[in-house]
Parts: sequence; structure tokens; C-alpha cells
Amino acid sequence: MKVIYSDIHLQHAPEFEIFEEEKIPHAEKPARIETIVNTLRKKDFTIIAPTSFEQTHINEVHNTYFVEFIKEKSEKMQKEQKTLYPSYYIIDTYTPILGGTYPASKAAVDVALTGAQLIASGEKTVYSLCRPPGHHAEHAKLGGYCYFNNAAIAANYLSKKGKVAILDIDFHHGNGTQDIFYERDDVLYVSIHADPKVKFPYSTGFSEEVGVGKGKGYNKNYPLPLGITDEQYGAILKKALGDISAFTPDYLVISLGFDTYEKDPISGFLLTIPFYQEIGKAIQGVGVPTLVVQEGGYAIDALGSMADSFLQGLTS
Ligand code: OKP
Ligand code: ZN
Repeated sequence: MKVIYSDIHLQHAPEFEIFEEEKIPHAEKPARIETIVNTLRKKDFTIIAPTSFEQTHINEVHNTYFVEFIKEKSEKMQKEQKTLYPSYYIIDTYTPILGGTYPASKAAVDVALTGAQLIASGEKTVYSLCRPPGHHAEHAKLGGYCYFNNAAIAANYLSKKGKVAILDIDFHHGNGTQDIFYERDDVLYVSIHADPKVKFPYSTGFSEEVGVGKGKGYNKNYPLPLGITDEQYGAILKKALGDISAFTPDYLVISLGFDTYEKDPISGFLLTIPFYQEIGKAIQGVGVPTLVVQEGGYAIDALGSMADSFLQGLTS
């Protein structure tokens, strides 16, 4: 199985996020992806570098001025060796723009699109090791450690070749992906996540959000209370996969977060490492070509084992 990885992500390394009245060390660290790729290198995976895609793929999903904003501010920060905590186009105080932010975010999009292209040309499963993550990036807003929505850009690319379902199993609701496809019926978005009343992104991810216009019925949220176990999660995953099968997609995109893990430092579900294999197996059971896009997951020491466990299930 092919794994797409670019070391350009290393250029984006925010030092801290501003949480309430405090500056705290940033949770979205370069080591996250390094530990996963190093684990997979020791196994039977082919690690390949992405090819560079035209910026038009990004502009089909994001507002043009928003894309320019990230690029220009990042170039300015590079010149001035500064960090910008944006005052507009942003939903929180966790997502600064640094000199390395644009190159890393563009590379993450290329990692996702390279995976999508392989899936479109007949590959059964591909793992795009994107960083920074993407699912909180809306049409014209960044936030939640995300700048460009890698999974949405890949799904939009695949939607030209067939029907696409996105399953978001990150701990957090993918407000960005929901926003981008909210009025579309050719891309189904299904998300399992923590109750937004208590966890980020707080304002979206409720079950009443079902899509609008012709997109009505093509957005499905499963908000869950904190403390969810393997067994409870498995039951909800089964339902979510049922929704996906009923849609009869040609392609499946997984927004994969490992922050559902019991020891994740910022989250609150109780999933265990062996259970990721069950998740992978259940997804594999849908029987549709599947692009896996990395989102969150912050328990750095365990990320390699989680990825290994998940991929064993997915390729079983
Ligand atoms: C991104 B992804 C914790 C507050 C910050 C932001 C969460 C962003 C998650 N100190 N919360 O979905 O994993
Ligand atoms: Zn998350």
C-alpha cells in the first residue's frame, strides 16, 4: 500500500496556541507525522513523495482572497521572521501563520491530491500523511490548526470522476468539510465526533445540521458524549458506514484522526490501540476505493502504533 509523505511539513512548527488567558505549547507538532512515517518505513509500505498540483484545485474549494491571504501573510512572516495570529479569516486563537505555513499547507494539499490521483487511477487504498490537518478549514476561514482543507480538496477532485463519501472519524467535528459540501448532493459528509457543546469547534457538528438546498440529506453528524468506549464507538461507526453504503459512493475519503485515543492529551474518548484495526476493517468492508487523509491525533508516542493498527485492518 502506498503512503504519500512530504518533509515540507517540517517548515510549519507553531510554538504556542492561545487558550483562554494562557499561551500553551502548540499540540499540532511536526513530530506527529515523523513518528508515523518512521513506523511505516520499518514495515512493508511504499513511501512516496507528492507531485505538485496547480493552485486551481485549492481555489475550487476555497475563496480566492482567502488563499491569497494565507500565501501573502506567510511570505511576509518568512521575510520578517514573525508569527501572525490573524485577526480575520479565522475562527480561533490556535492557528497562527508562520513563514513555513504556506509551503507546508500547499504540500499537504499535494499529498492529498497525489493520493486522490492514485485512487482515481485504480489504487484500492492510499494513505495521505497530511500535515497540517485540514478538516476545520472552511471555504473562507481557517482554524483548529487547519489552513487548506486537504480532504475536501481531494474529495472535490474525485467528485469529477464519481460520487464521493467522506467519513470523518477525527475526535472533532470537521466544520470546514461540512461547510464546503453543505449544498452539494454529489459529496456525502458523515462525521462522528465529540459533542460540540463541550469540545471544539463548539458551534457546529450538531445532528440537526443535515445540509441545505440540494445538499439536504447529504450531511450527517453523530455527536457523542465524552468517555465513549471501543464498543460504543463501534456501534456508531456501523451506522455511519450504513449511511455511506446507502449512498453507493464510487470513492471514499476518510478524515482520519487519532485523537479519539484514550490517552490523547486534548480530547476525551477512550479508544484503545487494537481497536483502530477494527475501524480499519469496518471501513475496508464497504468495498469502495478509499483515500485516507491524516487529520489530528496528539499522543505522539502512540501515533505510530495507531496508524499501524488501523492500516492492518484496512488492508486485511
Ligand atoms: C484539530 B483537529 C486545546 C484547545 C485547542 C483546538 C482543537 C483543534 C483540533 N488546548 N483546541 O481536529 O484534531
Ligand atoms: Zn481533531
